[in-house]
Formats: sequence, structure tokens, C-alpha cells
Amino acid sequence: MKTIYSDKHRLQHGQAELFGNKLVPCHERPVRADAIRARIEEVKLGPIIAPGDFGINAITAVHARDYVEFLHGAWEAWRAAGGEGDALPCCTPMPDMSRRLPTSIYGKIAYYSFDATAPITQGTWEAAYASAQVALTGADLLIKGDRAAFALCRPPGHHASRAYYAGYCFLNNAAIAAQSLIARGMKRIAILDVDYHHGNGTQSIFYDRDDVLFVSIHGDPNEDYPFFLGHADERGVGKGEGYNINFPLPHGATVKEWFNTLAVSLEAIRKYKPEAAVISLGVDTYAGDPISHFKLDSEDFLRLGERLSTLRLPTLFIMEGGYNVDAIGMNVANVLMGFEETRKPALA
Ligand code: Q9C
Ligand code: ZN
Repeated sequence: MKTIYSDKHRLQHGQAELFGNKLVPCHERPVRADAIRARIEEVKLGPIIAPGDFGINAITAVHARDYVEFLHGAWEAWRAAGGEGDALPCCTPMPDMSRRLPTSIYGKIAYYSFDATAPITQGTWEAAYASAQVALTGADLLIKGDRAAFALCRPPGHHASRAYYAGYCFLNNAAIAAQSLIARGMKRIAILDVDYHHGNGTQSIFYDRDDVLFVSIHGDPNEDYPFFLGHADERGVGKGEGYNINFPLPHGATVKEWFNTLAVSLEAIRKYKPEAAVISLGVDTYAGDPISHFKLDSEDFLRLGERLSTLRLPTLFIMEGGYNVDAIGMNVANVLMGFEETRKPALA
């Protein structure tokens, strides 16, 4: 399968994120994508290609225009207002407050963000735009007949919603890709989110729709980020009811439990009969991940790829999280190789 990759990911290199009670070096850093790319080359997964440019409209098909305009100009406005270093929010509005957009850039950053883990830097817009184009190029390959593609997106996307950024994410690459598959004629898309964290942004974006099924396996929001979305009783609304499926698992869930949950997820996807699958691929389920609490080992990622191939669907992999830089290349490549291996027709 082809990998889509852009060097522009390097333009997102924040200094620090708020982690517990301190500012720590960003977990989401450029070396993540470099390590994945290096491993893809090493195992000869297939060609690595540059993204095309599918424009801004494919992005505003998912995100609010005012939010996209804010992201585009945020860093310059921050600097013009005397902001130093990267832009991080100081607060976030609560439901009993007004939802009026402040005129101050400090207020705007607070308005459009959910947490202080996603610094806006000089290159954030350009990197996030390129990351979305990487995803759109993957969708384009599926439309043109490729059976699978790997969008090596960075920054990741699944915590970003229609009009906010969060959790290292600015533009929701998986949602943008799924929406473009629909715009280009597909009737039903299944998104399976296997990142350790719940894909709150993707869930919200498609919550009232039945043409995109969202299924997510993740750390229980009672115990882990993003805390306020990802419960099992969030099943969709209106005609989207029944088309949002969450599988929260407790800290320390066993690998067996995780794969049993994957089997149930795949069954739900089969029943939906989608035309394509979009996989939000986070490998922060790895036992050695510095910020997560599941226990998958590198071999388990091969198995994950094998299981995903049993859907027998055109499949677009979208890179999300995974923060153990020493293992990220192997873990991601294992998923993709596991997928390719078992998809080969059996020898007669
Ligand atoms: N104690 C992605 O994997 N903070 N984002 C976690 C844990 C935010 C993760 C703090 C984690 C965001 C794409
Ligand atoms: Zn994650």
C-alpha cells in the first residue's frame, strides 16, 4: 500500500504542553512521523508519495469557517498582541457562560480550545493544513481504486471537533477524509478509532448522522482524557441514533479484553455494510506508551492489522497518537504489514 507523507509536519513543533501540574516537552513531536516513515521504508511497505492539494473546502465541509479562519491567523494575532513563545489557552468557557467570541486573541484561544495540550506555533496552520491534505490524498487513492492507503498524518486529528482544537489535534483528518469519501459518492463509511483515547471530535462531528458509523475502543473517560465524552451510553442522536458505538475499557484492561472488544467492533462494522473503512490509527495502546494504560505489545499490532483485513473493505489508515518514539515505527508498520499479509489471496 502507498503511504502519503509531507515534510510540512515538522512545522508543528511545540515547546510544551500542560501535563498534570507542569509544562513538559510536547509528547506530540516531529520525530514521531520521522520514525514511522523510516520504518515504512525499512520494511518496504510500498511507495511513499507526496499529498495533493484538495483545497480548503474539503476542510470546511467538516469544520466551521470561523474556526478555520481563527486557526489560520491565530499565531500572528498572538504575536501581534505581545504573546511570547507558543500560544496556549489560559481557560475555557463553561456552559453557564456566554458563548460570545472575545475580541482579544487570548480570549479567542480560550474560546476555540478544550485544553492546554495543543500549542499553536508559527507553523501550526501550515502543518495542520498539510496533514488534512495527506488524509484527503488517501481518500482520493481509495476513490481511484486502491484497496488500502496509509495517511501518515501529523499533527493528529481525532480530538479536534467542528469548532475546537484539543489533545494535540487541530483539524480532524479522519473526519475530513470520511466526509470527502461521502462527497465523492460513497454512501456509508465506517470509522474505527483504535487510538487509546476516545475520538471525541470525530464522534461529535458525525453524532447526528447515519451515513458515517463511528466505533471507538478507548480508555474509560471516567479515568482518562478526554473525560467528558466516550461513554458507552453515547449512541448518537436523531437519525444518527445507533450509529455511534463506544467501548470504554478500564485502565489495565488485558490484551485479551482489548481484542475481544475489537471483534465486537468489527462485527458491528460488518453489519453496517459500509463501502469503506477509515481507521483512526493510534498506537498509544502500546504497553510502553508514556501517557496511556493499555498493554498491547509490538506483536499485537501485527494481529490488529490481520483482524482489520478481515473486513475486506477499501481501508484508509489515518495516523493519530502513539508516543513511545522508540517503538512507534515498528508498531505502526506492524499494523500495516499484518493487514497486507492476510489480505493476499490464499494460494490455490
Ligand atoms: N494524563 C492523541 O493521542 N493529555 N492525543 C493526556 C494524560 C492529552 C492525546 C494526559 C492527550 C491527548 C491524538
Ligand atoms: Zn491517543
